[in-house]
Amino acid sequence: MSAPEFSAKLLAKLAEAEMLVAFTGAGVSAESGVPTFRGDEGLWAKFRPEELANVNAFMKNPELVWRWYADRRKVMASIEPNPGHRALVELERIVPHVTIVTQNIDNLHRRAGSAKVFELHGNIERNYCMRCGVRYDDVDVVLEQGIPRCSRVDKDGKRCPGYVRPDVVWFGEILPEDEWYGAVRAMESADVVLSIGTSGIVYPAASLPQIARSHGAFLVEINPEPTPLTDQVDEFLMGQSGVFLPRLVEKVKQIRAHAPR
Ligand code: BV8
Repeated sequence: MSAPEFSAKLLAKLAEAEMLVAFTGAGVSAESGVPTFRGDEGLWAKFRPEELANVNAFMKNPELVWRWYADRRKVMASIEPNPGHRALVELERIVPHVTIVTQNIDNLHRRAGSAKVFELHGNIERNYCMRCGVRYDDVDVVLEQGIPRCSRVDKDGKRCPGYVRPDVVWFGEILPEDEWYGAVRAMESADVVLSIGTSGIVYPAASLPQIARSHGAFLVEINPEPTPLTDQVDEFLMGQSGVFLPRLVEKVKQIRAHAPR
């Protein structure tokens, strides 16, 4: 008889969990068709993310960096949340408190219907002026007309000379305070944390599962391959999130439906 797909311990933890956090990286969106950062089909494989996702690269070559984001926006606008995203939404119907803490900027958790999402690294659908901070969230960047510039005019009629940039966290930049502290609080009170589709390389995000563990959370990792986190988790489910998550949620739904009230 083949070994059960999910351990009795994992199912018991999920059956009684009140507070669950899903900590996600690019891997949770891979099955939607969003290239991961470090896979061999990784974004613009000839560049390392750190080379493009940083303010110096933007100031040196705003066209190149904006083209990278415009291309990624096009991909993200053309795809849908996958069964992994939707299983996490389903989980909200059976576990009292579910929080998504994502490193992704693709907006797919919100589009799938997740209610509580902390976006540690921003959101590619939002923009702001680097100089005055005015938001340009719905601006449709048309690079043919040059790099988007701020259109704010001050009381003396002077136009703000700032560049408009994507509202994402670049390397070397601090994470948005509300998102970071919201994520830390969620991790500190989690019964179960699912670390899904992240290589666990980028800090401070990668420190979150350890914060949860040190506060007693049961730590589960879902990834087709081991990561630096793997030997510290309670359960490692080796495989794709779009395959594992729907099956895991289905199982937990059955258990919780038959649990004595
Ligand atoms: C900070 C937004 C400091 C932009 C991203 C030197 C100088 C400065 C900083 C540093 C430094 N050295 C180290 C640092 C810290 C740095 C860092 O961690 N660097 C790394 C590279 C070592 N961090 C920072 O700079 C952070 N800021 O430290 O500020 C500071 C402090 C005080 C005051 C001022 C400054 C900011 C980091 C945020 C960077 N922005 N994204 C954009 O997207 O364009 S990071 C980007 O890569 C993503 O957001 C994500 O977080 C990150 C990692 O990617 P993953 O999501 O893990 O994806 P990856 O491809 O790596 O892995 C995918 C995984 O999925 C794989 O494991 C794969 O096996 C798996 N998978 C594949 N398919 C599936 C799957 N899993 C499940 N199912 C599948 N189907």
